[in-house]
Amino acid sequence: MTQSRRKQILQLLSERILLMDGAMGTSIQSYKLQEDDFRGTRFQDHDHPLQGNNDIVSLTRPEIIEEIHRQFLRAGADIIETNTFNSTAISQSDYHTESVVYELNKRSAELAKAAAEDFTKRTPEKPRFVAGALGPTNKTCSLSPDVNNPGFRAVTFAQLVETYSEQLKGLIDGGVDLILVETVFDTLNAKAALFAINRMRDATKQEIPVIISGTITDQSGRTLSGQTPEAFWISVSHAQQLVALGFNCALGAAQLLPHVKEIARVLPVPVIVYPNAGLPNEFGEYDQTPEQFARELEDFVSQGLVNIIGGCCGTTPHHIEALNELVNQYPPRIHPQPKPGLHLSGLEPLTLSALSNFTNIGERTNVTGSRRFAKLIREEDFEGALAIAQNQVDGGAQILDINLDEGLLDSKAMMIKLINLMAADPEIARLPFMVDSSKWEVLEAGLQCLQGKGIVNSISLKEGEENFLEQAKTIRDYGAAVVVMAFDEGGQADTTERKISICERAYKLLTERIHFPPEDIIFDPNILTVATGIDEHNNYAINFIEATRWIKENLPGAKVSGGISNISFSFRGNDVVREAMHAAFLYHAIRAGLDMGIVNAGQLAVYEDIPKDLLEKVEAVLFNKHKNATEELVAFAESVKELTPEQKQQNKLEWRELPVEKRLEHALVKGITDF
Ligand code: THG
Repeated sequence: MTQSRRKQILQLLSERILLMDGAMGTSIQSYKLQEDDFRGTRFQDHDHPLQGNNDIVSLTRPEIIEEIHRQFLRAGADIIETNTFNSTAISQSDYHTESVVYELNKRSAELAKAAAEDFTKRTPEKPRFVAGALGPTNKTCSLSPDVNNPGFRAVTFAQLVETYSEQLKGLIDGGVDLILVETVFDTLNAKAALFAINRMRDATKQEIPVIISGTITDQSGRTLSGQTPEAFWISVSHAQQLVALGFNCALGAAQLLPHVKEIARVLPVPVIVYPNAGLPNEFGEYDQTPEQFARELEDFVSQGLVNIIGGCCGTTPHHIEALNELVNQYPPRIHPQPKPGLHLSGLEPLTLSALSNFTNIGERTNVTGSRRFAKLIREEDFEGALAIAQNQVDGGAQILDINLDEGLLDSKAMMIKLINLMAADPEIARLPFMVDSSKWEVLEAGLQCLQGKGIVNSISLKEGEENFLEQAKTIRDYGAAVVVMAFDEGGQADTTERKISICERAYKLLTERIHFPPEDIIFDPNILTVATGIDEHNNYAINFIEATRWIKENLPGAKVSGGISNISFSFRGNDVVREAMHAAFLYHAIRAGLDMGIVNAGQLAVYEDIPKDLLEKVEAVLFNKHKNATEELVAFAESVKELTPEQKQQNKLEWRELPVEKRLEHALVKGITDF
């Protein structure tokens, strides 16, 4: 690929709507090829039937593929796709042809490139481009093919990266101008493709422009793996050199319109749409005429929603010709500026902007943070473990922190197992996940299971700059945000000055050396335990709050988080005092700019509700107001009673006081069958 391709394409996209070609698969079908055609002479003695292996036609009947490309170019296509939708070892294994994958891709790229160059030569004012097509493969990385075993996966992220890398090499060696990651029905598969592309770009120092196109397969308006269009976009928004994102295939143009509208509203890059020619009839054929197809797509172009249009299954050169008239009539979509803030996703999007309230991260899915959770995990009671996750969600958690670091556990295997199970539960999987471990291999294993955009918790300068930057870069390739602890070669920062200087240094390294997006950096200036009886600990709360204030004022875009319950470890066993400490600490830290915190969701007290006498003693400790503050709170704590079991039960049943519709809604949503 030459250096200027991406700029050239972006320039054209700002001037006019570009046209993609139509369907390769259904075009090949129209030749009614027989087994012998697929085999050619080369695969005469192959040990497996080859009929239906459309991609192999590039090797055995290349003149057909070339003719199809030329027909679409003649119809006006600016971009044509290589005949490589299934040219991965994973998909080709169906035909026992894994060994020719590199060749398939290279040859298909060459065929398309030769045709495109021929047309470019004739009309240099209308340059033609070749998009190397990466299909989704026939396996899903974030869904189980076995309904009885939701944690099972037929393919791993690493396997997909390997298979896509092989395909990419062939496509790039064959001369494609860009890569099209298409018909994405499982975002984790697409993330593996993007990972492979990034690594290829780093290794070859080549420019590799990318287009990503998802597909929506049913009326729910979600991808097969359950994401909303915006969550899908956020999950792949780390793609480098992205020239467009959109949707193809599936339900046809009319049904796609609302979803394209949803995404066009927010997408800060060009939008691509290439639907099927309507819905297939009972024979699996597509009946929509070029005129009908063009009429449906006119809704997209006349509303200024798109920058690239084309066709998927069932579209012929005539369909593309009909679109060619449209693209000359209407101007391209003008995309909005990126929305500022930290964008995360599970099945649904979560944005933390300057206007957002404090964001709760559920702490209980942590083997060191909950004895109950630890016991369930040790006993492999995953249903019970998921119930704890659900409970955090019900308690208002917007992100879940997942930590399985315990000496006797295989933390890596458990992380994979648990995230895969959580991903299969739509109520839990709505949320972005925070993968929490002190071991890099556990963090990486977790990242390989996240189809959404999650958070790594955490990295630090503990082992020096090179290690830190290497990990940060890898996290970026996985498309996650990162928690950076205020920890360096000299240990954990406890003074305000050390917290500030470490965070400033980390920020500079990340943003200047590897261009890590500042909005994806979350600093954790260490919430350390107060009231321990050791004098040096008395300023820990103040130091955290002051460091938070400084970070928010001086490191633009960065967010601040912390483990709130750490502050009160000295009062283990006394939840009334602990909850008051958390509420008071949060009240002040949020005013200083704290964006998010790891909390026991559902057990956060309201600052205004803390009894005044308790609050006064708690704040005296937090702000180190006098030297007897700790002693006085300890003494007071003895007198503060726990909530009685009756009071706790009462809290749990408060929803029973709601009006009947609300009660029904609550029971349905939570799956409560009592009452
Ligand atoms: N920063 C970052 N990550 C973190 C922390 C942090 N992850 C872990 C921890 N700190 C935050 N999570 C918790 C979870 C639970 C508790 C404290 C912090 C907790 N648990 C009860 C206890 O230990 O007394 C357990 C009670 C029970 O067993 O039910 O307090 O600072 N980036």
